[in-house]
Amino acid sequence: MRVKMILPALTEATSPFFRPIKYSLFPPLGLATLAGYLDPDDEVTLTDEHVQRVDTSDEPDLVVIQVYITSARRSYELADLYRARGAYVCLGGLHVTSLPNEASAHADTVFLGPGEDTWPRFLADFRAGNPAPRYESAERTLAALPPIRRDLIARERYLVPNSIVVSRGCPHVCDFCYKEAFFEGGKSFYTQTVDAALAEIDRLPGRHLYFLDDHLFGNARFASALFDGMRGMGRLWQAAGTVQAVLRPGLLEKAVESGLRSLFVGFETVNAANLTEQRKWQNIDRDYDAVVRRLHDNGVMVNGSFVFGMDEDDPGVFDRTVEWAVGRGIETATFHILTPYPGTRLYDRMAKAGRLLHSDWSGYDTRTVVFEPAKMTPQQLEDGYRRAYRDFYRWGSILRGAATKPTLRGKARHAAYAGGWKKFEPAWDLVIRAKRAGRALPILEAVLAGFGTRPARPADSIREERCVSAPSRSRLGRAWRWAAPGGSPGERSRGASGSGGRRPVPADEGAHSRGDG
Ligand code: B12
Ligand code: SF4
Repeated sequence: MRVKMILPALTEATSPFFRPIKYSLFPPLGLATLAGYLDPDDEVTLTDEHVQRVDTSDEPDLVVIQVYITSARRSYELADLYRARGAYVCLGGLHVTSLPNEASAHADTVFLGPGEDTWPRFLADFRAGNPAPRYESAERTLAALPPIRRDLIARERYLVPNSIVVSRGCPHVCDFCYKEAFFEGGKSFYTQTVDAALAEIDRLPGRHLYFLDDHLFGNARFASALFDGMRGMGRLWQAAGTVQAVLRPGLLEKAVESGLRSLFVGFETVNAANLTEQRKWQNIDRDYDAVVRRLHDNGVMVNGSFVFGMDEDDPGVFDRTVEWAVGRGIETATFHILTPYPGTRLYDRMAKAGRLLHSDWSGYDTRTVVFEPAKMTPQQLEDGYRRAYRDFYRWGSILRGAATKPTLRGKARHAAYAGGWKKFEPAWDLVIRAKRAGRALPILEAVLAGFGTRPARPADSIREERCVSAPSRSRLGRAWRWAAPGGSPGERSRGASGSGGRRPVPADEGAHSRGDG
């Protein structure tokens, strides 16, 4: 069977004039995961339109398209084209789950929710000549996940080819987030087993990893065992976490020891009243200054995530937010305009109040205002959002942020990292056009490795130190040996097994709990 998998891009990502680096960061993990379920004799291609041209001159039997809200139009265009040519077209992903009826008009089969249960079921039905028009995910587990088909990914085109996800969903319930709608009808937070996660990490070449999990720290027992297992692997990694997880004693330190060097933190708003409105309970009454201090003290760079346009935001919110972030020495910031995705509580609330401006999904890109804000005009919101980016990334702000770092080295790294993302966009554009984003990875690794109070050591040096008695075992094997009660001699001498030693955490343990709550 000839299978064609496509991650279509939104227009901006394929612009002939300028391509932001963010579209060349991560490969299409979702589709590569689904490809793992195909038979060895299936002929499969995977095209990510963010970094590759989609060749539509072929004649596949089965076309599989992942639909994000912003790329819905392009997804439907490709789906219609292949259906007209006689291919069987499957559409799935976040936007299809939000609006299955809209997607059905362009597909032979639509999929709601994660694909690990529905996709293999569909493949069996399809091969038997009896596929259904709709599959809804209900059984949520990552057990028995086949290896991700990373061989289908054009690694050299991404700055971060080693992206990885070891859980799905999140234990929290923020009103504006996609996740409640996407995971409806089953568990909304679950993890791999620690050994499966470590095996996946072990398969990834090089040093750098980026965990794309919504909340890697969401199940503290899982995260703790994972970080224990990763210690000694010599990895440098980045991830996303909540302010609550950062403040939790012990977990951050373990993460740092296993190589955490930069964390994307969902501060969302410096306006406390917004948090209740958005049911962002986990941020209420948290000391944001302490969060940044704790990360910096542990040598972790901070990417602060902020959302503008919640109902308590007035036109002063942009300056206040930038001032706070720059003053605290936050290295990078991601700003968003509040965007009500269909299927979320926020969307329902806005729709009921008649505040939605339109439903042209291409504009639901977190850079465009698609609703009537409460305390400013749409124009003020859009202008303020743009100004926040300009003000945060002007050299004056970068240098002021760098000045908060106690050492000269720290100041230099702050400037290099912050400047690297935004000030060198034209250089990134050239690298992307040359299809060589991956060549810049060593620079990113160097900045991450050099920054911090506890530089990650290469695996080899640690191997010699700790594992003299088991030189032939794989790194994973050793990780598990340490995980067994009693731990390694090295571990015991550091008192790590005082609680009886670490033990494997089964998949789904703690799922649905509020994890770090
Ligand atoms: C990495 C990422 C990106 C990367 C690249 C995306 C990529 N390569 O896949 C970049 C940086 C380019 C990006 C950009 C944007 N992103 Co983004 N991104 C993510 C992130 C953090 C991880 C995606 C991921 O890899 N997940 C892990 C894999 C395993 O899961 P998955 O991709 O969802 O695939 C599974 C299922 O969806 C399903 N599935 C998917 N397709 C199909 C198809 C079929 C047939 C079947 C059966 C199943 C199926 O099965 C898969 C396995 O379970 C998500 C957050 C999240 N948790 O999903 C946000 C997220 C997807 N992004 C989001 C947004 C808003 C954007 C932007 C608009 C933001 C912006 N302002 O720039 C842009 C535009 C995206 C676009 N191209 O249109 C939103 C999407 C909202 C929505 N309703 O669509 C999310 C959910 C973040 C959020 N919390 O709001 N993003
Ligand atoms: S903490 Fe983040 S991922 Fe979790 S529900 Fe809130 S916004 Fe979504």
